[in-house]
Amino acid sequence: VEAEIPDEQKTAWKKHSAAGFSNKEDFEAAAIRHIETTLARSLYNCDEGAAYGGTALAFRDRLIIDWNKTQQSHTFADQKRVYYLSLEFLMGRALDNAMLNVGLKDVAREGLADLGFRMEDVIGIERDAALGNGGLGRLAACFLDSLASLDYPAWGYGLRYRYGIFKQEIINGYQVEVPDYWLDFNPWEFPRHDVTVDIQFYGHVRKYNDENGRQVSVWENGEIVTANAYDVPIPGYNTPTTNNLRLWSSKAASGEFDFQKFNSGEYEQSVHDQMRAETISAVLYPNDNLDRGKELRLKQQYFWCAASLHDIVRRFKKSKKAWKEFPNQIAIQLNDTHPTLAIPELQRILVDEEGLDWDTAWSIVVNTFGYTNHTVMAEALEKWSVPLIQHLLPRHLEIIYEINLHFLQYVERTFPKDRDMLSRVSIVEESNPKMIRMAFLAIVGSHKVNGVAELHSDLIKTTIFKDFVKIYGQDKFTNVTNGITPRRWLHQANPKLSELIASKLGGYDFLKDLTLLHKIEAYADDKQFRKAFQDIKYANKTRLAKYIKETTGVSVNPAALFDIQVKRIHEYKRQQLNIFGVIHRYLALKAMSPEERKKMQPRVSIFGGKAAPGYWMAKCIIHLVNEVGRVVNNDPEIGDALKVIFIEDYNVSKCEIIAPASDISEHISTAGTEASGTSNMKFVLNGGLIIGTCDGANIEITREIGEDNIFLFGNLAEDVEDIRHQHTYEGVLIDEGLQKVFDAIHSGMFGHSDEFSALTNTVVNHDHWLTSADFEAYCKTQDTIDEAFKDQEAWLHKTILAVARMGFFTADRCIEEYAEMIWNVEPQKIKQNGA
Ligand code: GL4
Repeated sequence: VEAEIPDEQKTAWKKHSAAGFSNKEDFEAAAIRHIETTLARSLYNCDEGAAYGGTALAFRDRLIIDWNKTQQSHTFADQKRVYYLSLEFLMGRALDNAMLNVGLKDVAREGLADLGFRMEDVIGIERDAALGNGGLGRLAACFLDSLASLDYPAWGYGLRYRYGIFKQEIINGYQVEVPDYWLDFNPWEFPRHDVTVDIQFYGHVRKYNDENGRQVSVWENGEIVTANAYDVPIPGYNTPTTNNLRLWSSKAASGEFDFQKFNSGEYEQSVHDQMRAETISAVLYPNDNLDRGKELRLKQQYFWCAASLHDIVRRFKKSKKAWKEFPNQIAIQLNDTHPTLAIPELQRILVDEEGLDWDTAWSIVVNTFGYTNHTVMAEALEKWSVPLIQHLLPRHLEIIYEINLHFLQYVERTFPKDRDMLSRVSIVEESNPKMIRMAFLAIVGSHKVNGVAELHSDLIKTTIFKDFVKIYGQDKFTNVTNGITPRRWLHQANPKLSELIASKLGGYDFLKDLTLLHKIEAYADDKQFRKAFQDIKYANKTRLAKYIKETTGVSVNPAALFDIQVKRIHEYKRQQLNIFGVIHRYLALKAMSPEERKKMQPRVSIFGGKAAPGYWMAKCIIHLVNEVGRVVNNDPEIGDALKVIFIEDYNVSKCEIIAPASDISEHISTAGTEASGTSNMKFVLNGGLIIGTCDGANIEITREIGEDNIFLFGNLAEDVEDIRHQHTYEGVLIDEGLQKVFDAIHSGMFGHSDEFSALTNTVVNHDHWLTSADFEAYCKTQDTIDEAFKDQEAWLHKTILAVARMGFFTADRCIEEYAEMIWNVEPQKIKQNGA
């Protein structure tokens, strides 16, 4: 409390309190000081790495000053806060983003030039913070940027994995996984050695009656692991608000060896215990849209949920408010079902530790949580075996059973005649072993459930969660269509386009209100604007071509049509449809005379993405792409007419080079499988068009930008089940063109055909993903695109209109929708000089 601090102390602090730099001189001083002292380098051995280190540390200092002000101000105002619980935060690089968000990139560029360095080289030194798999993790990162930029008091909570998503190497055309140890130099985190939480596993539950005859449960005698906090500052764009991302790291409970064991000669055992504890936060599970049910993963989930909730409850208790105020002070959003254990954990804290009665506690829990579903795919829906939870978290299992009992009693009262309903909606699946259905627990324990695009939110209400709509009514279920941050995905990735737009709109306000983009529609027919727009696209394609040349050795022509599909490799995303289409094109080109071939639209087909290490079919797809590339790119008859590229180790920072360089990008999932997709938004915002199915956010993109400005094809979600049914009973009818592709593969044209038999057989046997059913429409649409691209003026018209109409897809809009519909929180502006 301020009044209690002596005046001399205040004066000393006021005089010496750190101030952030805001001009070139001060930036240089800060960077050089860090290079000399923190990094122990000198004028004579300052390389790019040291220049990056000095720059990053100078900016970190600046961020932490704003971070302190923000946190003080939020604590003082004591308004409702949002906590975003996510097992994945795919942050990418931090320096460029920090410079742009605090508005000092030009200052730093000039300062670095004085020191003899080019900004681009320095930025390129940083490695990605890759604590996520794909869209779900990147969405969490975009949301953090928007929360801070819009001045919401919000924290992210996650795990500080020692190893993020693996690095992908392509060796002889095959994916090889290399561990991503990213923490050897990470200037963006602050270890909080004083912020620790002890987390219990295993043990047992003891029951007794207290003096009032109330039964009390104590969970005890378990194994303890300590959670250590590491804080990452999240700067908002053009605002002093700097929020916090708190990541937990696991350590053996004492933090040291077990000295008893150490001294009695059991050295190995004591080291082993320590390693066991540290294993919890060691590595991110590399699966996207797949649940593998591993015990260590469940440990990660509980460790992180328990540490985060303990932290949140501790902060709440400091305010001395009544428990019923908890949901008025705190909103917790569950990013998918991964943090669902937070629900029984909060119930346990309130009932077992704080002594609240069950119903009071439960109403606090339900009013606190919101749950976002990110997939309808059966193989991705989390289930945990009852014996495993019983062993690891005995008290939580009891609580889950009790939650289920209350819930089923309610269902039975409401639907007395529907006996089947009870087994269908039970949180406990009566299988062998019994399983806990985490999505059901998340629905029952939250006040709102949302999907991530309109089609997806409708689908969950009519399929996997249908019964819950009957039970709770429509209002519990809602939609928040995904979005992306225009700061990173336009301003940072495509500075020239951002500048062109700003020149017409009279400044950069559109970066905080993306709907302002609509004003550039007026320039869709403006010759000069078109030319400038076209030149920027060409420069971005040239930049990508240079990168491709450097990394693969293949020369591609920037004037060709760049057709890009970059995302996790998954059968439902149908990279196989794309590569079969490429082979189809190759066969057609081979059958032509040289004159005919010259008339064809030249194309570069670019792929990128990681396969989960255990996903055999996805690895086959990567191999086929690489083999097709090897053959096509070395075929002298083909030349520039077709090139096939696989970009190794696709990640956030590579996406920043790739997204601005497409003419066409592919978002071609089997209808009804891609919940939203977010790279579709990135590509269109950067002046590329889409070939896509009627799936996920493609549908809303079409509505916004107009159906003349997107290339849609393929069967609709509502027909997919019938077609699969037909396949089962009548067999698969292989499309004629696709058969020729398969014949070419079987002939050994792309290497040993055995390598790809799994890939072709699955189409022939089931065609679960409608590869054959959609093949003809796909190829025809690609032909339409070739034609359309030839008319560059018309093409530019389409792309400019599309960019102008993308305002809806900003993550800022998402955050405002969550804030209003789900969290009930207000922004809180920080004054430039504190409180
Ligand atoms: C995903 C969806 O597959 C993807 O469509 C969506 O855009 C993303 C963010 O909502 O979430 N769900 C899972 S699981 N991984 C994803 O990327």
